[in-house]
Amino acid sequence: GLSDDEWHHVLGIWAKVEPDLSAHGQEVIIRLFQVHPETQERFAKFKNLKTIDELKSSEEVKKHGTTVLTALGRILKLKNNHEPELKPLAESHATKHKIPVKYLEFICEIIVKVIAEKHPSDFGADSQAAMRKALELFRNDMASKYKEFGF
Ligand code: 89R
Repeated sequence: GLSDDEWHHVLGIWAKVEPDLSAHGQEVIIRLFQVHPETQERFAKFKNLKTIDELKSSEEVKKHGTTVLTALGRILKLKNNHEPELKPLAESHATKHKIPVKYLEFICEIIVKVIAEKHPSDFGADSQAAMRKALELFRNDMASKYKEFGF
């Protein structure tokens, strides 16, 4: 797990993200689709969005970005005790959506980049390192739950 100090960094930067969660979420989803186009194919509801302008003007993309970051925020706030929130998410992503752990790595990397771009003066080296560690914990625990669900 992370130390109290590391969680303090993680939740401190998350408090800066939260007031504009939908803009962050939209940016994360669009960036994910641009850098890793195969991820967009996983969404029946987004397959029809071809251009960057279509992605940017889609209310559905914005809404989904908010859904994803809201879920992630709830997990981060539980710190090292995220199992009750993580389990249903791991179950749906393993058995229903069938999202490889590799894709979780992609999105975690993009989340760090988007926060760094939007909050350059609040997301220093210590905060970035702590956030990377928290996202690694998230991914590792998702991966072990995936195994329990036979994925
Ligand atoms: C795909 C990562 C992630 C990744 C999907 C991916 C959408 C939270 C991918 C629909 C798909 C497909 C759906 C279904 C979905 O289902 O549990 O409406 N995700 C739904 O047809 C992540 C991460 C988080 C997260 C959620 C939540 C829902 C959901 C909540 C709705 C409820 C449910 C990690 C940051 C593949 C592109 C917290 C990725 F590649 F990035 F890893 N989801 N999702 N997702 Fe997904």
